[in-house]
Amino acid sequence: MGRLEGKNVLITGASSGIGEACAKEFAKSGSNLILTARRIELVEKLGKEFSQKYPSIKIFTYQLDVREKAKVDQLVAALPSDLKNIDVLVNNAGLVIGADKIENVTTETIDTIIDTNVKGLLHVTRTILPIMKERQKGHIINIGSVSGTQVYANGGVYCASKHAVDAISRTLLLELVDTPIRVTQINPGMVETEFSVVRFGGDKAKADKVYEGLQPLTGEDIAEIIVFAASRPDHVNIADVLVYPVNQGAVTTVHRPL
Ligand code: NDP
Ligand code: 8X3
Repeated sequence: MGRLEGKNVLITGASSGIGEACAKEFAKSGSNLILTARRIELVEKLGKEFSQKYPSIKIFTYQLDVREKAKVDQLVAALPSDLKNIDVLVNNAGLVIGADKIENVTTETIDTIIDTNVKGLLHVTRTILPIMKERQKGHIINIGSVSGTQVYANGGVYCASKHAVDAISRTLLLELVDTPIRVTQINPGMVETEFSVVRFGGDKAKADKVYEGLQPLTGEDIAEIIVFAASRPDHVNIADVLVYPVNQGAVTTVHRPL
């Protein structure tokens, strides 16, 4: 029996990209899934697909905007009793909007990025952590970014949000050092998902330009690493991982050979 079989895994932002790929990898490993996102129709579709493919796993879908603290609170009450004991939390939901200098960024953009990437992650973590503390087991996996330790012009708010995630992950690691609860942060470089499409307001051609001339990472590449970290023996904690495509050397240093 694999180490992830029968584990209850909660994923935020499971409707696309890295979150969706994680859902697939955990389902393949026999984990039960709590799939959340704002686009409930997408997670329900995924849930149905997994139920057919892996009939032994339990799946619960829940519409969640991580910015809505009340909805985060209601999630725990809404969970079926056999899924309440969450073993793995993947804090994945996140986004960037636009590419603007700090002096030009709108209030709405600041609020959306910070409320989602930072406050949303905090709301979800604060809600789920007591369940893990009570059981003295669990694993929190935060999706940070290369932008959590580096910065680039026209990405100030996003970089600030991911620096905050880095601070939260490292703080949790300290605060949970006397428990068996693990804290992992995965920091991807360029991953081709809906990330850039969302950034550029649905402009797919502009989004495609970001990855032109190089082979970016895929959601699956990151999901495999997340599942690897989650499936280590209980005494092993992979604290921090930076993952680049082979032609990326720093957040804005890329080679485009193709
Ligand atoms: P996608 O846009 O493909 O996926 C983002 C996911 O987050 C979607 O499922 C979306 O679901 C969800 N989401 C966005 N806002 C909210 C919200 N308010 N409440 C709940 N869910 C929300 O991008 P990625 O898969 O690339 O992004 C996943 C994570 O990876 C993010 O944290 C991102 O910052 C990080 N990352 C991405 C990199 C990249 O190059 N792609 C690099 C480094 C880090 P829905 O819209 O249905 O709510
Ligand atoms: C995403 C990294 O450089 O595309 O976290 O903004 S970047």
